[in-house]
Amino acid sequence: MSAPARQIPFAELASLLQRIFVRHGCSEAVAAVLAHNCASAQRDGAHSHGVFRIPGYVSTLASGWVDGRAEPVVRDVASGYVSVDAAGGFAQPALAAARALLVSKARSAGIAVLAIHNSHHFAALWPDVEPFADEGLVALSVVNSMTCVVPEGAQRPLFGTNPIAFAAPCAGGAPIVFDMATSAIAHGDVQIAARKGQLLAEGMGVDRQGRPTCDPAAILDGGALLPFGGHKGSALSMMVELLAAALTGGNFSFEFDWSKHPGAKTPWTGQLLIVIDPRLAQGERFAERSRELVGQMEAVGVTRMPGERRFKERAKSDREGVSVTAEEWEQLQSLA
Ligand code: NDP
Ligand code: PYC
Repeated sequence: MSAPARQIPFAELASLLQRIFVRHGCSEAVAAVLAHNCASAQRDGAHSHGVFRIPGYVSTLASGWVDGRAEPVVRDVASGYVSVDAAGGFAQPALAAARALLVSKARSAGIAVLAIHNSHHFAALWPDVEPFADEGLVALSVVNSMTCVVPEGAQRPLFGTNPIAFAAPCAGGAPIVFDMATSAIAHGDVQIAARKGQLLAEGMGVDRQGRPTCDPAAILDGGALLPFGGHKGSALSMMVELLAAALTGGNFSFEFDWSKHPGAKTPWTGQLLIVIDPRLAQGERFAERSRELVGQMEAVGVTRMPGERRFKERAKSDREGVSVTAEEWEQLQSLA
């Protein structure tokens, strides 16, 4: 029988993760951002991008593939356009460096774009958009990852798992947030299923011969994923490649070669954020209309909004501590 899970106060977990990031090659500033991001995912029960990812971060830093000490370079391109060169580092510190400028542009022009390139994103995407909604803004973000998804009608993988995240304020409650891979399943969840020896649902992946499979190990061993919803998910994934890479100056998911960096895990691509200030034209009406929409959805039988599971997990973690398995805790201690 495995040892019971531990419940760790959020601040303690974030501080432990920060020590790990520093120990394995990040500057204090980068470590603080990544630790908060990863601890938040664990707190919210977003396990495919919580502490499960720490060994991957450590191996990718050790491989020299990503620069944990990179200093992003922010460029004020136009009244509604900010660009950041993440300098071969992580995308989240690049967003942090440009955030104030982005928000001030969105507040004055009504809309602003942040284009990040030369960046690595190894995390959930909702932490990048949700804080904007907490400030009354609407935010949309896309990031491309690494070739592992077969476009609709194709014989070989080309796209990444390419998530789309959206956040909007909602009067009298938590913001509306969704964050979804455009593949039928996130790569992280395939890895988790493989570790647990669980089969996947049908229609998520193919083996190395291109035959449909529910075996996560076969997908990871030379196989590939499928887009969600056939041609529709495939089109959205293509859009993510265009917005996150072509528009930002980053790599497409198929353009980087990490083969000379054994242990490299982080996609070296780009990320786009679009931030809108609904108050300029609508005042508080947008948030009220969001509430109205949620009310109507509930009235027709919706019992679970996207983001709601995470918010419930967050409330539980705030009360009881963030849950980490005994094995994960031991691993974190040894990495720190
Ligand atoms: P899920 O399919 O688990 O969830 C997608 C969205 O749908 C979430 O907002 C979720 O809300 C919501 N949702 C799930 N079930 C329901 C339901 N029954 N009713 C209503 N809403 C529901 O996520 P994915 O597997 O697609 O992605 C997992 C994570 O992987 C994401 O955070 C994504 O950003 C990340 N990822 C990161 C990549 C990268 O390159 N950095 C690449 C690919 C994925 P809730 O959160 O409350 O469960
Ligand atoms: O889960 O698909 C994924 C993923 C790719 C990069 C980071 N997470």
